Parts: sequence; structure tokens; C-alpha cells
Amino acid sequence: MSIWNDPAGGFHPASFADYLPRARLQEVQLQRLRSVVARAYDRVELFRRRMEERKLTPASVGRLEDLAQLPFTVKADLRDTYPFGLFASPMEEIVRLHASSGTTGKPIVVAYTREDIEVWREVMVRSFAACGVHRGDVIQNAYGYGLFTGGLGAHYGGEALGATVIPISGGNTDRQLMVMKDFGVTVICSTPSYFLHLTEHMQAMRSPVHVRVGVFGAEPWSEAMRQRIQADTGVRAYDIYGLSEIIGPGVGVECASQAGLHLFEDHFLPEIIDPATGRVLPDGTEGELVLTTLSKQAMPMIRYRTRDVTTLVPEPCACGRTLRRIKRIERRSDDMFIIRGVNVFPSQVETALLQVEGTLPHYEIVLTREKGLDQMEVRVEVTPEVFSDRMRALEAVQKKLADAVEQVLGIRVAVSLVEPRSIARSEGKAKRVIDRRTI
Ligand code: DLL
Repeated sequence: MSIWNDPAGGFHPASFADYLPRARLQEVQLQRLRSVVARAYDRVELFRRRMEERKLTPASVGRLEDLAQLPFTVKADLRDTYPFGLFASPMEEIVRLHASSGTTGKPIVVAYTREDIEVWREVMVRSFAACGVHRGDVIQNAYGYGLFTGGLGAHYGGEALGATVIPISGGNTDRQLMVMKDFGVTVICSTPSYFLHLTEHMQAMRSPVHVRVGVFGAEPWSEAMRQRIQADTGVRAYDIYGLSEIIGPGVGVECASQAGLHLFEDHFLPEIIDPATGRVLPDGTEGELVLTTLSKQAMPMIRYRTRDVTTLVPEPCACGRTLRRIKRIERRSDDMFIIRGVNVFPSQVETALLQVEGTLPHYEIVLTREKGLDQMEVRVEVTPEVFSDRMRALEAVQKKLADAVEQVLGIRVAVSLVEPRSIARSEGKAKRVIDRRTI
């Protein structure tokens, strides 16, 4: 039996780079860094301008440490150059576009060449392998298919691994449960909150399911949630991390040790910075994760500020991988939150609300979790005139608001109209989001 056919998992050939000696890994990183900086400088106007402002050229990068001199890239740069302004490849070389939500109504667009798709597939194969997924497994892929990177990212990785992939996408709980039971599913990919929702229903199912591994990500979740999932279902729950701007899922993943996420450092170079000053912090210190893509062609990202707060773990991992780990991501340094896998900025909700006549700029967003499913309620103050209107008129405003929010976010949320001055005013930064989701 060839090593590719090893049904017991063991080792996958694509994982060899997970174990490179650090010195060799750093050579690869430096060589790739120099070439990606040159590519971005030559082909992306925004990046070249920022380099020139700092009197830098690609030749300024002679060592890995020189990365710290380079300018940061932020989400607003993608928005400001919407849709294609950061592309470093001509359209004829781009084979795929995905999109994710930006800070305003417009999404941010990300692009892939054929080689980029190949790298993505590779890191997803390595991710699955690290979670003990192998040929012979049946993967129920409940990440959304579409502009979101989760669905197709996991799909192609699973197929390339040689597993059977069921492209069920998100939603439709009854069908998910039927498929899980009837198709002999052994691996589930979904957001942790959606799996929690499925488990509520699974408990009502009489026949046992055979799910062994869960590959959960796209939103923050806690160790307590892992313990709950593992104890209640017997599924081994692994954390997978990624973001559209960098590639999608597969930037980092847990291994059998379940002690932090290994970053695929041969493709994504991590730094941790102080979000207030931008200064690089030493390993072991908590800060904002900054990533540089080392092999991306269509859209190289140089020092991309993820806004995700974490710590680079300096100690080597018991699994033997030489790739450094980050601690699980529990929060962000901006106000973005994630509900049912959708990234939401309060500013998007605000823009939608204020489009509707009769609303006041005072609102709050309440997040709860019912039966494992995230719920979002927007409470917004309306003018005294609207508030004293008859029920029918109030309902009409409420519907308009729910439509406006759905237009921007793509999900239906509950909207409540409240009396003027009933939402607490803050003395400093307004606290727009009240997150009551536990575990
Ligand atoms: O969520 C990619 C993905 C798909 C990752 C499937 C894992 C699984 P975006 O929609 O661009 O991409 O959202 C990226 O989601 O910056 C984090 O704030 C958050 N996030 C992603 N994975 C995790 C995780 C995908 N494991 C944003 N833990 C990121 C905590 C996560 N937060």
C-alpha cells in the first residue's frame, strides 16, 4: 500500500514541511519573502507608494528581521482599492474570486491564481492530516459554499487528501442529520456554534452517528466549548483558523496535542504586534497577529493586520512539528463579531439602520445563543412620532429595518423598536454589542 493510501492516518507526504528544521524553514521563508515583496512592489501601486514613502526598495529586505520595517496592510486598504486594486496578477491568470464582509456595505474581494489554489489545497490537506483525517474518511462539509472561503477551501483539501467529501454547505438541520447518519460521516467541518446546534438535535436521534473528528473554525470558541462538544458527542474537536485576505481556512490548525494552532509558516509569516503602537512583540506576549503571505501570487499581503488577538507560543510542540503555534483566538482588537459564520461590523448595521426614516442613531446589538444557534437582535431607538404610531405603522418600520440589515449582512435578524432615550448612553466609547453567548 502506498503511503498515500495509508488509511490509518499516520503521516501524509504533504505534511513533510510541517517538520522542517527551523533553520531550513527560515531559509525558505527568507527566499519567499524577498520574492513576494518584489512582486508586490513591482505590481501593486499602493504597496510601492508606501515603500517609497519610507525610502525602501525590495533590496532593503535582506534578512527576515527586515520585515518589521515594511508598511502594514489593513482591511480598509482592500475596501479603498475595491474591487481589484491590490491584485498583482492580470485577470487572465486569476482563476477564482472570493469575498468577505468589509467594514461598510461593500465586501472585500480576494483573488487566486491556479498556483494560489494549489497552495490552498496543500495547506488544507496538511490541516486535515494534522487533525487525523485520512483517506477513507467521509467528510460532511457544512461550511458555506459560495463567496465565503470555508466551503470550497475545505472541499478541495478534503478531496485532495483522498477523503469522500459531501458538499452539503450550511443550514437545513434535518438534512444534515440524515446525511450524517445515512452516509456514514466520520468527519464534520462547520463553525463550532453550528455543530453545537446540530448536537442538540443529534441527542434526539436514536441511531448512533460515527463522527470521529470535527474541524471547527471561522469564529472564536472556547476551551469550555471544546470540552462540552467532546464530552457530549465523543467527537474530537479541532480548531482551524484562517481569513479570506490571507487565503481562507488553512492558515493554522491544531494537531493531536490540541495545544494551540500550528501556523503554516512556510506560506504565512507571522508577527505579533502591539495593536496600539504597531511595535513587534516577542514570542510569548499577547498581541495582534500580523501575517505576510510568502507564496501568494494574485494578491500578496504584506504585514496584514488581522485584528485577531493571540500569542505565539515559543515552546516546541509534543507532536514534533516545527511550525510555531498560536493560542486559540478569543477576541479581536476591533469591534467585528461573528454570527452564524458571518463577519459583522457594528458600522454596517448602523449604516443600514440609518437608511430608514424615523430611526435615531442610538442602537445596540444583543447576541444570544438559543439551542446552540446564534441569535442577533438589533434594538434601535425611533423618533417620538414613530414610537407613538399605531401598531401597523410600527410593524412596517420594523420590517423595513430588518430588510435593510439583511441587505447588508445577508442574514435575517430580529429588530426591536424602542423608545427615544431608552438605550443607555455611554460616556466614552459606545458599547454597541452585548454578547450574551455563553461557552
Ligand atoms: O472565516 C475562513 C475560515 C473558514 C476559517 C472556515 C476557518 C474555517 P473570513 O470570513 O475572512 O474567513 O473571517 C476571518 O474569522 O480574522 C477571525 O477573526 C475569525 N476566525 C476564523 N477562524 C477562527 C478561529 C474565514 N478558529 C476571521 N477562531 C478571522 C477564532 C476565527 N476566530
